[in-house]
Amino acid sequence: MSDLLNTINAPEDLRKLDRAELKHLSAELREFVIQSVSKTGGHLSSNLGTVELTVALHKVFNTPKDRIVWDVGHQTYPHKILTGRRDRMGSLRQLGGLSGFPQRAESEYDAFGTAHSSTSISAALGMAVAAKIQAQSLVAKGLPTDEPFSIAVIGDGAMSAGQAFEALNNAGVEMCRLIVILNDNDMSISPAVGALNRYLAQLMSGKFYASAKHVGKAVLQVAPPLFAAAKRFEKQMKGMVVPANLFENFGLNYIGPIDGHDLDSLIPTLENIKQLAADGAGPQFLHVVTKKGQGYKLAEVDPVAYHGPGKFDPAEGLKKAVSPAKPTFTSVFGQWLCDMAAKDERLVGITPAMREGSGLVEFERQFPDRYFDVGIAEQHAVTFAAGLACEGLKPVVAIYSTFLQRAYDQLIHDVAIQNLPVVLALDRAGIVGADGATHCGAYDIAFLRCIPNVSVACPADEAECRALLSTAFEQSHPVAVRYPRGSGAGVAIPTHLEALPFGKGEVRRAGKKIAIMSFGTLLYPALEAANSVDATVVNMRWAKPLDEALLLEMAATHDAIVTVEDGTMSGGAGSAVAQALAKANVLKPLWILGLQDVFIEHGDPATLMAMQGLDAKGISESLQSFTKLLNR
Ligand SMILES: Cc1ncc(C[n+]2csc(CCOP(=O)(O)OP(=O)(O)O)c2C)c(N)n1
Repeated sequence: MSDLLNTINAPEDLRKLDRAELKHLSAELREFVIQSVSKTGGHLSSNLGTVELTVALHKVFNTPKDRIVWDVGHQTYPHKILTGRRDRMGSLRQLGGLSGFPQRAESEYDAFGTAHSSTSISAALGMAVAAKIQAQSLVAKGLPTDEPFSIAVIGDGAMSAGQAFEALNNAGVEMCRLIVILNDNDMSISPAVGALNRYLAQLMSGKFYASAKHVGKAVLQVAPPLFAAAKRFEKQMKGMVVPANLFENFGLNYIGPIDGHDLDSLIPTLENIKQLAADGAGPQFLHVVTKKGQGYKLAEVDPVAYHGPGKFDPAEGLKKAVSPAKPTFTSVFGQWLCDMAAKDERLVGITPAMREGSGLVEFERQFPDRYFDVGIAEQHAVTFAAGLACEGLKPVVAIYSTFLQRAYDQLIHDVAIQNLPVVLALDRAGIVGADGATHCGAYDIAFLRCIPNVSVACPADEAECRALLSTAFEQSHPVAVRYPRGSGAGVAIPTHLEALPFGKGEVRRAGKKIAIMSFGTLLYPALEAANSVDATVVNMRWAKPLDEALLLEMAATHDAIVTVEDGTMSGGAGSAVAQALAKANVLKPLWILGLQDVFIEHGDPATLMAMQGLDAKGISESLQSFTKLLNR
């Protein structure tokens, strides 16, 4: 089945193949990706879209010396398979197995670690400039040089982020061996949005892909950017204004669009572009057009469903989703958003390109005029919300915990300092599992609670999540409500929109000696663990403001305090408790349980939590050892 693919253990094996063999290899590779993802789960549609591009890149460029920087990196399975990791694909996204994204530590072919989008052009430009400086230094010493190329491969979705344009702005004035490849499939996870998307569609409609026969010649005829700019200037002087395309205006040499599934177009075009870059023509920009899900009919028809499927039978495809026994926090949020929007017409919902992941599909259907997918643009999403709030609307920004990291200054500068009533619905807080360290929502409590005016709610279960979202919505200042991936304890969820009191916790179990102050969903394992030492358990609900009165009451009536959270211990909710006790001059033994000061790699969430000592067993073991210390 994979006769040719089985002979490829590194890209140099592939470079020996002729065009016909490479086409055959691409077909085998595509089939391997389908079979492999069907057994492990992971990203599918995007990987099927990059099969030929990956083959062509490794054929034309001298990897790993030439650097390929994949944007997001969710489309790198073909790359992993061709770069010596074929046999380990069965371990993808599992503990100790291959990462679902490129990682420098995993392979010398992974030039740059990614998973959050839109960094590729910046990183590849850095590499290209470094290569130039190093080559110049060799030349100065009279030594031979072989300056490598740096290639950024970026999707049209990722291209919508500001950082991609910041990098282009910089690239346009650097004469170096940078090649930017825009992998345009007209899709982000959901359909691509915004004016850039419209513009790319225009480029597509203007001229269809150069035919295989002519593409090589056409590229060689393309002038280097400075020459082209001079030509344009000349024409403008003569009053003949020729509209240049956006990427040319940035100073890159635009080529395309070409068919990204056709090796007969891809290989000669890449060879010619490589030559142009080697000849000192400066940064090159190649526009390739691909199809998400290419070659697997079901994914072609529904690329959204096959963006990140779980395991499936390739012959049957994804099974129709049966409603899960317990609703996810994401769906609880989605339902709350619809219900609150029906009640309050000031509510507007914002997502930076995560309609499905953040649970806004139904909201968009019911309230299309109050739904905003702003593209992969977290910084803009937050400042856009600030603007809406200034004018009396009530924006709810649905954003993953780690993606909010992108918009930190916007949160401080635009939202918090002006004390605007923006609700942040922080999905994927805490450990996320298979996506690994880049997606682990470990830091939000720590990075939010230090910002004045910002409150942070940590619901313990689904019912509280709904109620605390209502509490957040009632406030006239910024409030984040953080909740994890997946489902919770499975408690009944009310249909009303009643809020819980702001900044107040509750005692959930009355015990002796040790009072556990729990923040978020670890309340349930903490309750289980408390039985072993008959500890008191407090559901704190808010990391900020902290219910200091309740804390001091617990400190006064217990011998020790233990805090539990699924965020980093460095500066998290436990630190808030320590600070509050110190402020009140209370000397009391305090133990903080939370995530260690390490990056948590991919794996099954329950196992990862256990490894952090944060399952019921781990918490119980900690409680036993604290009890021993207390009794010493
Ligand atoms: C900063 C950031 N926000 C959101 C995401 C989630 N995300 C992963 S892939 C993706 C869509 C990327 O679209 P595109 O670049 O066009 O690649 P395609 O999957 O279409 O090949 C999004 C929004 C992310 N990885 N990083």
